[in-house]
Amino acid sequence: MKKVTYSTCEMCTGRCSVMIETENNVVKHVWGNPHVHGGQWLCARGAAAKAMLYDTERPQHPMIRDGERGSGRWRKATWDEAITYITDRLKGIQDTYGAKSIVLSDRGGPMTEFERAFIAAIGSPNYFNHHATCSNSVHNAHMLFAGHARNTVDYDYPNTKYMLLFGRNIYQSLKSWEGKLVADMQANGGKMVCIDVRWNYTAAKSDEFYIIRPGTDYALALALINYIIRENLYDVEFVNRWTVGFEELKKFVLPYTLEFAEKETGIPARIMRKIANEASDAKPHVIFHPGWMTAWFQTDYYLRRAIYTLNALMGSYEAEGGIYMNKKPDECGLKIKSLLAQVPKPKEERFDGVGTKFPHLSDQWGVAQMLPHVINSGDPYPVKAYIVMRHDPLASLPDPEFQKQALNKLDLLVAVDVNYSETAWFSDVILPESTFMERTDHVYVRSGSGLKPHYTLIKKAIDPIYDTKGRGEIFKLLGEKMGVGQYFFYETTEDLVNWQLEGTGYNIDSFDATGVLEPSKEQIWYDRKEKLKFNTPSKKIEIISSKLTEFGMPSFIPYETPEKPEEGSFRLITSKTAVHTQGRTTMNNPLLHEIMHENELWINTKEAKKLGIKTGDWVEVSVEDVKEKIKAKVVDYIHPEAVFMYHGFADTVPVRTRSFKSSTASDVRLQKGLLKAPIGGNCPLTECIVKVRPLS
Ligand SMILES: Nc1nc2c(c(=O)[nH]1)N[C@H]1C(S)=C(S)[C@@H](COP(=O)(O)OP(=O)(O)OC[C@H]3O[C@@H](n4cnc5c(=O)[nH]c(N)nc54)[C@H](O)[C@@H]3O)O[C@H]1N2
Ligand SMILES: Nc1nc2c(c(=O)[nH]1)N[C@H]1C(S)=C(S)[C@@H](COP(=O)(O)OP(=O)(O)OC[C@H]3O[C@@H](n4cnc5c(=O)[nH]c(N)nc54)[C@H](O)[C@@H]3O)O[C@H]1N2
Ligand code: SF4
Ligand SMILES: [Mo]
Repeated sequence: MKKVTYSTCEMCTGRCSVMIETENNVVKHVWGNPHVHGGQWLCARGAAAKAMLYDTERPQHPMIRDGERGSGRWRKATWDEAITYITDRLKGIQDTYGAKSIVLSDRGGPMTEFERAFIAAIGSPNYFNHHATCSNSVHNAHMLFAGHARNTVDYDYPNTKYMLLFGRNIYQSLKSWEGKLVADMQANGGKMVCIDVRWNYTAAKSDEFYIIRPGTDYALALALINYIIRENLYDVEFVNRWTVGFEELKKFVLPYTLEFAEKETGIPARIMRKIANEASDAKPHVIFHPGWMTAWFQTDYYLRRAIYTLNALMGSYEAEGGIYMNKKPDECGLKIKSLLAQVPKPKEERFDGVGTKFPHLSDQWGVAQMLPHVINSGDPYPVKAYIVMRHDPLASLPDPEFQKQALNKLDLLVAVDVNYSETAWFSDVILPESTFMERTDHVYVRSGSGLKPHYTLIKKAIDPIYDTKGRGEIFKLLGEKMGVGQYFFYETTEDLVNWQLEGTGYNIDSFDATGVLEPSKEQIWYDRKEKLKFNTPSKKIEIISSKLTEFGMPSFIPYETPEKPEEGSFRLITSKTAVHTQGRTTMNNPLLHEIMHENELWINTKEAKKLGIKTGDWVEVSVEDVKEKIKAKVVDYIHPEAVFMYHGFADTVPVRTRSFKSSTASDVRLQKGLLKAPIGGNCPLTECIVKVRPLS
């Protein structure tokens, strides 16, 4: 019988709403959900979900290591054996060292209640997630600037009149729903300006594209602020009503003229003047998009504060076409229960320095790159077990060899994954999770729909085809054996969903109509004059942050010119391709692998000529003793100081035969020594200077 199930795509963490078409327990196709975002599009990866489901090269049953770590020798286990193996060891660690010596990381986001409930229930404060290599510094900066997480605000793209992207590759590093809204903005006449160190799909689709010298965006932002203030191009009423620290800002930015920024960035002063004037003419329907990936520079925290300041100067907060605050369905009277909220939050000191060494960083996301260092040093205390859930640190954090040496000292390493990730392959136990088509998770609020907030979920379309389980069941089994079964009180996750919805008049079947529960048919906007919700101590945007002052930290720092690589050396830039997700999720997907299975090193035409390199030539890219071999792609539109490669094309797991065979250069191996935590909490991935030489 044919059936349609509404659910959420998990081929990346964009959380697009999908419609899964099935017949007799077989997935026929995955489509976008026509009822959300004016009709959801799927990207190539979403459309390749079925190929992942029926791929035999994913773990099909629990596995326990039967040789050295990483040796690839495994024995097949039953769920009971695997769960008992894990919990016996966890209990031993809990008794000897305390629960805090058990840490857990995941991919973050709103669909993480099971694992977070588990780690808190056993008494460990040590939940963290992948954001140290993603948007940690953006998040942390915005928390003390406006009292909002990076993702408790979003962008009203369709009504935007002017958007400047600071390195946000919005049409290629996709969230499909977001790409569609940006396309709507362009169709509605909104102007898009892209600032990047290299050409990409977004540059191709922008009205204007400027190449910037890597690492100099802060000079651009400070000069724009200075010019906008001097020329009275800002929203005086908004700034007076909703910000503190404007006078200090005005003084601080004085030295940063457009001419100064031109020397630093390579972008002509007349262009910056044009940007400032056009943005001001369009205000408040303006977005200075902070993006993420300049997060990988050491001083990014302060760049973020500067970019958000530009938005405050434009009065963009809670303005049509600007940055809005995500609303929650409970603000429209539809409140549901949360599993995580039932569990007391452990109060002990965290392993990663949040709250102690890093008083200004938020414990919501933690600082992942500290883990290998803490395992090695035992400071502030020993870490003995690591549960890694839908996260692949060996593929996504720098220096996998250094990480492996540290992880090898653990008493227990457990991976919960749908794939043989690099970390799963190095672990002691693999717990194979069912794919999003085969499981039901808890209800969550989709961010990015915050003007008309809605609840949705991952809902099972077919029974698991292998001996896998969903996260709700996995953490229930672990919780019960650890003696905290009271927090995992549901029989099935479908029951849990019904418990969450108790008293609302809805139940799990209510998602069958459109896939979402949307309590308000109208968009919700806060009153910009009186009711903006900035969760800072002053309840305003803190250009001078009272918290930073309290921690003895400045609210601005002077701009410093980034290091210029010497002749034959370049700054290594990495990012995403439209057809793959991050490091390993889709590299071995039979369909996506066919479309793209190889990486190349983009190098500027003039620099390539100096080194005698042509497109297609093999080159060596190196950092100290790490030497990677890759084919060159000579391009005009990349800054001469930079070389670029797509992330994630170096598979070391032999059972993923397709991507293993076609494996090319590894960016994370080249990012040697970069497991550091600068001020914003992000790994400084872009502080990577590589040597390039031709091989023939
Ligand atoms: N050099 C370099 N490093 C980078 C980046 C880069 O561009 N260059 N990008 C960075 C960014 S922005 C990020 S967000 C991180 C991401 O880093 P990660 O979070 O580690 O990467 P993902 O590929 O999203 O997913 C991690 C794991 O989740 C698994 N997975 C997928 N679906 C499911 C599921 O349904 N259940 C379970 N249990 N597991 C699942 C995948 O198989 C994969 O092993 O990488 C960062 N690292
Ligand atoms: N297809 C696909 N889509 C994805 C993902 C995926 O893996 N695949 N991952 C998702 C995730 S987790 C994330 S975080 C987002 C990331 O989305 P984005 O934030 O757009 O991240 P990236 O594509 O890594 O980097 C954006 C751009 O920053 C540029 N850049 C590097 N250095 C500088 C600099 O100094 N200045 C400026 N101005 N630009 C610079 C890079 O050239 C790159 O084009 O994408 C999401 N969407
Ligand atoms: S962007 Fe693509 S892979 Fe990511 S959730 Fe949306 S459809 Fe799925
Ligand atoms: Mo990310």
